[in-house]
Parts: sequence; C-alpha cells; structure tokens
Amino acid sequence: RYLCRFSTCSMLSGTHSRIKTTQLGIAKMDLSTSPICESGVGQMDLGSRIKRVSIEGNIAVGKSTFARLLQNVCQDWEVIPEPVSKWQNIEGTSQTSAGNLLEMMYADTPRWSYTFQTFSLLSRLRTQLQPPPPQLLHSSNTPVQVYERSVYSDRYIFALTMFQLGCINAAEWAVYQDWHSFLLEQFGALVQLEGIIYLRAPPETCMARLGMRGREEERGVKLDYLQKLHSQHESWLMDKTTVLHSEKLKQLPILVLDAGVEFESDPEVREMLTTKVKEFFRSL
Ligand code: DCM
Ligand code: MG
Repeated sequence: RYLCRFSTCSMLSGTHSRIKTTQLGIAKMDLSTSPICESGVGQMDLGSRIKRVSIEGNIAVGKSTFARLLQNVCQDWEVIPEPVSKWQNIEGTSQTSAGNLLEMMYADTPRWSYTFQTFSLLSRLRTQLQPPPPQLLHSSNTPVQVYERSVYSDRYIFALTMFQLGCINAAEWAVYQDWHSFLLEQFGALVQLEGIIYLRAPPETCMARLGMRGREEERGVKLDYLQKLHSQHESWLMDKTTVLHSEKLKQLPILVLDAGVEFESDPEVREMLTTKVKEFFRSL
C-alpha cells in the first residue's frame, strides 16, 4: 500500500507516467507496470513512514478545534480538514456555484441525502489522496497525517443513519454501498488508517456547541439526531456491533478521549489530551 501511495505522489506532481487518472479525477496506479521492482527502496520508505489517523466524533463535538490544536503541537503532524466548504459551495461550470448541498440536505433530507453522501465521500477521498507535503516525507520523527473524519464514518455513521431514518431508500443505499466498496477497493490502500481517535461527548454537549458555532445550515438540527449519531458512534467504536466490511477496520486501535470537558480553554486538559495522542501515535 505504501508503494502505491508514494507513486501516487509522484503522479500528482506530474512526473510518473504509469499512473492513470480516472474519470473521477482521482489517481489510479496501473499495477501491471508497477514501479515496485524498479525504483529505489529509499524513496518508498519515505512514504511508508507516514501514519494516518482519523478523528471521529459527533457533529460539533470539537473535531476541527482539536485538530487545530494538534496541528500546533508538532510540525510532523499534518491535519487534513473535512472539505465542508466544498459541500457548501458546489462548483458549477465557469466558476459559478451550483448550490449549497449542505443546506439542501438539511432543508430536504430525504431528497438530498443520497446526493450529499455520495459527494461527501467523493470529495473526502479526493482531499485525502493529495500528496503529503515534503516536510512530512523528510521528517526525522514520526510523521502523521490526521484526517478529520474518514470514508468509514461517511458510511458507517452518516449514510447508515440516513438509511435507517428512511432518508436514503433501499435502492439508494444499495447504490451507495456499491460505490463505496468499489472506491475503497480501488483507492482504499492509499487512505488506509493506522488508528482512530474518538472524541466522545454527551449529545447534549454537542448540541450546545452546535448552537455556539452557529453554522447557518445546521440551524434545524435537533437533539434526537445528535443522539442517534452518538449511538451510531458508540456501536461502531465502543460496542463494536456495527457490521463492517473490512477486516482491517475491525482491528484498528482506537484512542477514546473525553471531549465532554472544555479542552480548548483549559491548558492542563489540552496538555493531558495531547500527551495521550503522542503516546497513541508512538504505539501505532
Ligand atoms: N456531514 C454529513 N454527512 C457526512 C459528513 C458530514 O451529514 N458524511 C455533515 C454533518 C455536519 C457537517 O457535515 O453538519 C460537518 O460538521 P462537523 O465536522 O462539525 O460534524
Ligand atoms: Mg468540523
């Protein structure tokens, strides 16, 4: 997987001819002419040292805040935010916006959930497939890419919840899962996680934080939706009762952090949390 990953990096900078670009615009390596046998192991080692970890948690639990905090702790950690602004501003032709899909999804959830989930998956995959910056490749410590959420929470938290709520129908769910499995078969190795950080907080706390951040599109979000998403996280990451389609995913180490406390404003709590994260990264 790391070999693929590194080769993808060279392709994205336009130097590798064995990589093809699919219609989705995502890099795809032609494995029949893999550079594995030819190129220097040293180069490959560079890419293979980077670890990937996702931060998971309920809406407004504080993932972005926590990710920013981590970004300031260590230069060898690169945070990759969730591409929310792309969902709020779908690129149309000739640089005009084709609409705010996040707003459309919350305004008419049964109509737009499938479209939204398909696009959040696609845009996240594309974002996470970007090559790491050079300082990460050449770092002398343990370089880590920290993803804000993952293709797994897209499927096993949000799309699944929408299906269970009846906002994605059986046919849409089947099509979504087919897409998800296919995209992960093709590109999954390039975004494969080594671990998960679960920011855990009561849904009531998330509700209060959601109100404080005041994202316009989320004004109609109710506590029972956050409760449903909370249970979905618990089933996946704590009780392990969610049916997963990847063996590797079932085995991933999970660091559970109590995000119910005010971690942003309290330096002692911040220090305690970042120490746990450092130890976790070291253990991966
Ligand atoms: N979101 C969603 N489905 C996904 C991913 C995200 O509905 N697969 C929504 C939930 C939030 C927003 O996008 O409204 C992301 O904000 P946050 O990162 O705070 O959860
Ligand atoms: Mg966020």
